Amino acid sequence: MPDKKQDLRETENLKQQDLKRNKENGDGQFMTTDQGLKINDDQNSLKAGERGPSLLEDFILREKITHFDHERIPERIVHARGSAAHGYFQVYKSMEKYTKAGFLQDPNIKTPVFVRFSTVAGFRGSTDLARDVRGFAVKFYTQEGNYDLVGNNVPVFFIQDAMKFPDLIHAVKPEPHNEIPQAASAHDTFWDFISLMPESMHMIMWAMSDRAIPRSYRMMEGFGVHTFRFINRKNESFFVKFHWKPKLGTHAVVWDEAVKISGADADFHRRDLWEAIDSGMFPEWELGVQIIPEADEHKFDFDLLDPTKLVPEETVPVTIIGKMVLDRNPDNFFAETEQVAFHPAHLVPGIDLTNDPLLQGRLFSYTDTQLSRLGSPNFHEIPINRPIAPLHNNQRDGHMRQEINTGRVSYHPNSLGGGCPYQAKIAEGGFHSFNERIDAQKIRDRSESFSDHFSQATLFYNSQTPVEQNHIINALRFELGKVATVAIRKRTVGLLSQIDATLAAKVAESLGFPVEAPKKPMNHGVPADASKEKYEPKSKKQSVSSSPALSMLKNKTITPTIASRHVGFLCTDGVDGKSLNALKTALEKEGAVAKIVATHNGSIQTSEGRELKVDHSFLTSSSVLFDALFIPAGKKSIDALKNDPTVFEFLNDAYKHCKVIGADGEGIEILELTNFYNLLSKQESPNNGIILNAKDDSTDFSTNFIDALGRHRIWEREKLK
Ligand code: HDE
Repeated sequence: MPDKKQDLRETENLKQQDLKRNKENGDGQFMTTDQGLKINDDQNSLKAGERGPSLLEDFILREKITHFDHERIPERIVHARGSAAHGYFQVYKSMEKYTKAGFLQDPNIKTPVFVRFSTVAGFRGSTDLARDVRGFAVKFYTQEGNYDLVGNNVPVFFIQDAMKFPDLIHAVKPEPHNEIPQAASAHDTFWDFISLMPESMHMIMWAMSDRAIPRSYRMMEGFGVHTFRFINRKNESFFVKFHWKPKLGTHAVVWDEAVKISGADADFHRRDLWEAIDSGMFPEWELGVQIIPEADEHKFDFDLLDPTKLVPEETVPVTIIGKMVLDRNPDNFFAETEQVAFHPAHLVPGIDLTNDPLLQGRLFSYTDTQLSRLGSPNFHEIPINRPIAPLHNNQRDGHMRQEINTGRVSYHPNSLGGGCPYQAKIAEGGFHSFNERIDAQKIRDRSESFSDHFSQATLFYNSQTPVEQNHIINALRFELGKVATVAIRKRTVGLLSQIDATLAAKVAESLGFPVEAPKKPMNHGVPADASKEKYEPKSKKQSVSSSPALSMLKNKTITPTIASRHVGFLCTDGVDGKSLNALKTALEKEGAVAKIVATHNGSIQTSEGRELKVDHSFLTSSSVLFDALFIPAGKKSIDALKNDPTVFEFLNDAYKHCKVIGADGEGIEILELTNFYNLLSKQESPNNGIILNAKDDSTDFSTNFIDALGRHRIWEREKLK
């Protein structure tokens, strides 16, 4: 049978062809040892007699156990929990005016990519739904070598200088004495550090917002965070900020839902990405750039080199320049997702670095960490890391070297090898760092242009809708509520008061104390001999006071879609097949997925006597795993559901999480037994997201249901509370 996904994917890209030479499959093959010796008995070890001790001679047993003993490698120190996929990137039109990067020139070229999404703080086995920033790392296998854009789903960072990264991570990771809590920032050490480092406040606003609990990896924005450089053929430089915009829009779940998803399916994001690609619903992002001419470097209210600042889209618009499609799941998690090694210094000609002190530190860290994680300077030879561009140099040997370099010469210059491999001129594609002029004294310090720690935190907060602001307030109430040391809570609230007085007051109210003005000095990340005053936060008037692009709910650049959304159909034997099929067909036409959730597994019989396959039983599923719920008609089915308390748990959760709930015919009787329905006006209204088909008009009903689902969540419900 032809592979449908293969057709959708068109052809194998160059990276897939490259990976093929390492792929192995035992189908129809004999089992062998690692040396190729055919194995006759994989069940029993070699013994001195049937009941005797095992023999050291058993090289087959030893090989198998030894390999097993060494199967694990250290997990990433940060971003340990992740999931990845293959795909391609295509530029819409040549970017030659700004950059000579080869993969950004020709719209006909599809550059293979491998993308890994991750959480930051949790261990490899932690839940996907932790409140955390998400990593968004893209490896482009270009004709000029690998280019890595190693970004996050948040455009700023907690700290300004790489020197503080180990402190930040030590503070957020589980506390060292008892290794608690896993994958959570809601504990004393994290907030202790944060409350002493006001530069973290902007990022804290993002981390406490719903951006930190995405609905899916496919519905996240991505950002390069630092300011980078584009360099064109004329050697002109432009500052550039990178943005990934998801085609499905940017969406989140709510906190209560996140907590429950962690129990119901800790692999929720991993599974979602896998299943979407597996079913041919390939996730897509557009790449956007904010381009800033070199001459404008100092025209902003902040320093372009400060990674705790973003460039508002209202100041410099985002130009969309291309798209990325993820169309293939990895074959082997360890070989690909675990062993992939990203690095912000994997660059191509036409893209360069800036002096952002956080970025500068990263340039050291990423190679260093691979040496301990992957164990050898030859990590670039691991198939997933190997470039598709030709690779020749005089680097040699080391653990697990794969390349067999022939010839006598491993140095340059040489005459014995004819001078090869030879250096490339710039015109031949040789990489050439931008000749930035630097006249400076060697100094261990921080620029005063980095000292405005609150203005953009305020900008972010002010740009949110009231619902989003409420979620931030509640997240802070929760996180600080989990902090045992009252002084840390108070100090943090003091910093919050510098962002927004009402925000601070609402958080303080829940913690049970009044807001106190922050004690000076606020900043404790100060060198021993420095003037404390110099390091104190200073605010600078911002030219933008609100930026809709920073709000997930205000940002309307993406047409609402229900593609790939999962709707749970709650029913059992006796369900009205017509009622079920009408909405199922309408949803599938829009690319959504209908899943039958029934009282039991296997199949159910419709009232017309047809068999329907059950996708989940109430036991194996949960309301939080769906974007919306529907109760189809059918008296027998409804009578059975009325007696099942789990049905009401499903509905109450869906209501609480502001999801669309639909009911057809007798299905409405179930809603009538719920509290929330009785507290509502009992009227169908797209505004409350309860969509009823009382008048037997399935076309109207389907349209209303789909429209409401397209709004993602019915936030009006939070106001109704
Ligand atoms: Fe990373 N970071 N990071 N980081 N980072 C790593 O590299 C580091 C930072 C990011 O899916 C590590 O290979 C330092 C910012 C992602 O494999 C390590 C500093 C941003 C990933 C490391 C930062 C990131 C990493 C751990 C401050 C957003 C996962 C494993 C100076 C722009 C990549 C590894 C993947 C991974 C160091 C700050 C993004 C230890 C020292 C800012 C997406 O090298």
